[in-house]
Formats: sequence, C-alpha cells, structure tokens
Amino acid sequence: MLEKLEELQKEFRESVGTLADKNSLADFKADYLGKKGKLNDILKGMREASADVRKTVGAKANEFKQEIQDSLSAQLLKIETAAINAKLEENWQDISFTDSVKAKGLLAAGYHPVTIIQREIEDIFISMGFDILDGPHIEDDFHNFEALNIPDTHPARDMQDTFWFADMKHLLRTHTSTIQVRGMEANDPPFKFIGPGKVFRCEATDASHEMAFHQLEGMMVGKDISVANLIYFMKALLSEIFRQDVNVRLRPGFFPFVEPGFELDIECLICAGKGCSVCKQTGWVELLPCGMIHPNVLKAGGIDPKKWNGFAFGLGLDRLVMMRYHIDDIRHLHGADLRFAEQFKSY
Ligand code: FA5
Repeated sequence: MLEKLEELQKEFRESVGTLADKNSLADFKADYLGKKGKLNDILKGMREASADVRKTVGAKANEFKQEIQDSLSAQLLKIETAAINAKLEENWQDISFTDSVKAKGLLAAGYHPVTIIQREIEDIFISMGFDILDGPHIEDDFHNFEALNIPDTHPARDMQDTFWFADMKHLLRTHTSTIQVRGMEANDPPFKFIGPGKVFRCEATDASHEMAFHQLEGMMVGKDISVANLIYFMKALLSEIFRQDVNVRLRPGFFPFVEPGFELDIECLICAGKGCSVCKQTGWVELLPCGMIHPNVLKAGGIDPKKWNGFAFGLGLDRLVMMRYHIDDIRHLHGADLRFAEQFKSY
C-alpha cells in the first residue's frame, strides 16, 4: 500500500504542473481526492492491514492529501496570474512618442505654447541668477492691492476688474504683482526673482483679452539699481525670446506700484505694424509694463527704501506667445481645438 501511495504521489507531482485551466484542475482533484478517486482506491485495503501499516500509511496518506490541496491551489494561482499577464500584454500600448505610435494615429501629448514660452523665459532668467517664486491664485486685498500702493478708495482699483469672493475680502488675483509682495515677505535684500502664473479679470473677451490669462512678474531689489539696469534685462529677454530684431518702444505708463513707470510695447508681428484686430489697428502691442519700485511698496514688504531700491515688470505671457507664433486671437490659446494644440507638440 505504501509503495502504491508513493507511486501515486510521483504520478501526481509529474502531472500537476501541466494543468492549464480551472476545469482540468477540478477534474484532477476529483480524480485524486474524490470518493471513487485514486487515493481512496489505494486505501480500500486499510481495514485488513496491521495496526503498524495503518499508522504509517494513514500518516503518509494525510500528508499526501495536504500536498494535493496545496499544489492545486498553487497551480490555480499560476493559471490566474498567467491569464492576467496575457490580458495586460494584449492591451499594452506604447505611449512613448515614437513613429510607430504616430503611425497608429494615437494622440501624443505635448506642451501648451504658454508652457513652452514660460519655460524658455525661466531658463533665461535662471541663467541671469534669478530665482523662481510662486503664489496663490486666491489672494487677499492686502497682497493684490494694499501692499502695492493701491489703497481702498484708490481709482486704480478700477483698472483691473476683479472677481471677488462673497466675503469681499478674498479675490482671484488680478495680476502676478502679488508675488512681488510675497517675495519681499519671504526674502531679505538683495534678491531677484521671477514669478509666473495665472491671473483673472472680470472683463469682456476679444482678440487680445481673456478673463483668465498668464503673466510673468519680475522683481530685482538691491543697491543703486537704475532704469538702465531695467532696460538691460528687458532687452536681454526680448532678444532671447524672438531671436530676431523686433521694434520696441518705451513710453511712460502709470501703475501705483512703480515710479517712474513704463509701458514697453512691441511692434505687432501679426500685421508687421500695419494695424490689425490684435493691435487694435495701432501697430503696437502692450507687452511689458515695468518701472522702478515705489518706496511705499518696499515699505509694505518690510524693506527700508532708504537702503534699497529696484525694478519690477509684469509680462503678458499670452500676448508674447501670440507674437512669437503669429496667433491672431488669444481665444485660440484657451480653446479645446486639438488641431490648434497639436501644432505645438514638442517631441
Ligand atoms: C499689470 O497687471 C501690472 N501688474 C504689471 C506691472 C508689474 C507693471 C510690475 C509694473 C511693474 P497690466 O494690467 O497692464 O499690468 O497687465 C500686464 C500685461 O498683461 C499687459 O501688458 C498684457 O500683456 C497682459 N494683459 C492684461 N490684460 C489682459 C487680458 N485681459 N488678456 C490677456 N492679456 C492681458
């Protein structure tokens, strides 16, 4: 009996690994452990056997039963894992941007043109030693207006139509100049940083105006900084971005947080200065307001204006993108037309 049991065990071990599906596993189990199965068949003669044999064979048979259960469970796990892997293999997709993916017509991801330009500008300023700061979209009155020399009743508040929250204390920031205030709060001079981000204004849209758009703030605070320093950095930026000669003009501009303030306009690249809907027929596009930081702003940021001074600028990123890629309507930048977005895939 012991010999037969060992033979059956050998046969079991040889075949259990070849079972390939759940049904054959169930049949196999019944074949070995069922009432009329192979194991019971061998154990039929147990009643007549001596006590010694019954003890040895009984122990061996129990061990074997356990082995059968364990091996069948392990084989079931193997079969299920193989099935899952086969399914994964079948549904596998190459999402790297290879020619084979393009050929299959799968949509490949790319960067939005605003992101492309933003990163280029970040690289330019990093190479000139600037840090990059961030700030929240939801701001308070202090950071958006008060600290920027725009007190409560100041008419300049009407220059930027504001989305206020119901508490009338919080708002969606109307410009990235809020990052100037946060930068001054967090740093001791001298410092220089840029702060790119989304801004929001409650105004009607047209070819060059959006309600949600992007700006990139810049601030440099140090000793004896002059308008010449400001113009140097603005020129460096524009020549890197456009890599071509562009006509610019500097004219006086009013912003309560700078004195003197300037508007740096670029000759419209859409119409080559002839006049179109983007430049409102003027031939020039407002791109880069800037100026020397007002002493009140430094004070509000905890910086002594008798010791330190500096410049700040607030670049309109969407309009820069429009000039760079000759896009004739800002609303294309925020639309959902994939034919537009796909032109900028950078892979
Ligand atoms: C400001 O927002 C000032 N905070 C900029 C500044 C910073 C001045 C530091 C001085 C020193 P302004 O409202 O002009 O300024 O907006 C800045 C730029 O954002 C504009 O030149 C323009 O390029 C862009 N811009 C303004 N409004 C819109 C709009 N609705 N849609 C798209 N771009 C806009």
